[in-house]
Amino acid sequence: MFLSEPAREALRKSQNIGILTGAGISAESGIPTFRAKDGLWSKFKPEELANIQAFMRNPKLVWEWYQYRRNIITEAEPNLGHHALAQWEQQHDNFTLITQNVDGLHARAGSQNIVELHGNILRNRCLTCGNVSEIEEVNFKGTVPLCTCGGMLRPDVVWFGEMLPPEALNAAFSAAENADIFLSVGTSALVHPAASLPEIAKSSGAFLFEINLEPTPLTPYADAFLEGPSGEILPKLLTQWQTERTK
Ligand code: BV8
Ligand code: ZN
Repeated sequence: MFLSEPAREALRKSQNIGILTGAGISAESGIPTFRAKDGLWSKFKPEELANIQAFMRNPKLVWEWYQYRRNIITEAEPNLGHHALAQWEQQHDNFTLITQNVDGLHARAGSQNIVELHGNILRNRCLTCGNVSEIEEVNFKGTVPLCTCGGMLRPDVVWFGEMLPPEALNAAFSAAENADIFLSVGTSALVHPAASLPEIAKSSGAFLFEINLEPTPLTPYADAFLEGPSGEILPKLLTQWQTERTK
């Protein structure tokens, strides 16, 4: 894979590595991205379903969407991109993986130090008592699942208009501020505050790689734009990093 000399030098000298992933890294695992053109749910925009108002108005519809996505996710396997990041973390101390994804695939690939900015679709949270449960603990009969306290359950994810978990957001900001290389992988870089992380890294002096199928609003700021599928590019980038480290 071609890398410019500054990109190779950044890999060689990297100390603190920060990564932000989006739905694109899970696309090769068969999980539809948010802005995919096809699919049953493409007639809905995520902002129309992933918000508390839509849920309170029609909890059954929103649960159907999450159950549909959960079924795809439980069938899916991590792909070579997830595995490359898990291996990279094994080989380097200061490595922080920040994900917008709620599919849990990074953990299934073996990543340890994961910052989940938007929660996890495989957990439920009670609107009344706040109790968090795993999906196995709740039996769905196509209705809206209830907590043992009688309260209504929701997926334990961050919806539009909701605050991100403060500890996750703080960890993400500090990883971006301290990174000397930062990778934005498989995200359209549209949703804030996650989309501000690559810019924070860059303005704090990091060399910014973007790995994406197509250009995004971030691309003009990237020091290296590696266009293509993350499942192919990330393993090559890891190999390049290993090679540069031996120089
Ligand atoms: C908040 C969890 C406020 C749920 C998600 C106007 C301007 C700026 C901001 C706003 C605004 N109006 C409103 C806002 C705020 C809003 C926002 O940013 N809206 C956007 C749409 C403009 N943000 C929020 O509401 C956030 N909260 O701001 O709270 C606040 C503050 C204080 C106090 C109270 C409240 C909350 C945002 C979190 C929403 N939750 N997910 C769920 O999943 O169901 S968002 C969801 O979409 C994802 O988590 C992800 O973050 C987001 C974007 O998706 P991507 O991951 O980027 O995926 P996408 O499909 O878009 O792109 C995939 C990319 O991959 C593509 O570019 C594609 O080309 C590429 N690709 C595809 N295949 C591959 C590939 N690349 C590589 N390899 C491949 N194989
Ligand atoms: Zn409860």
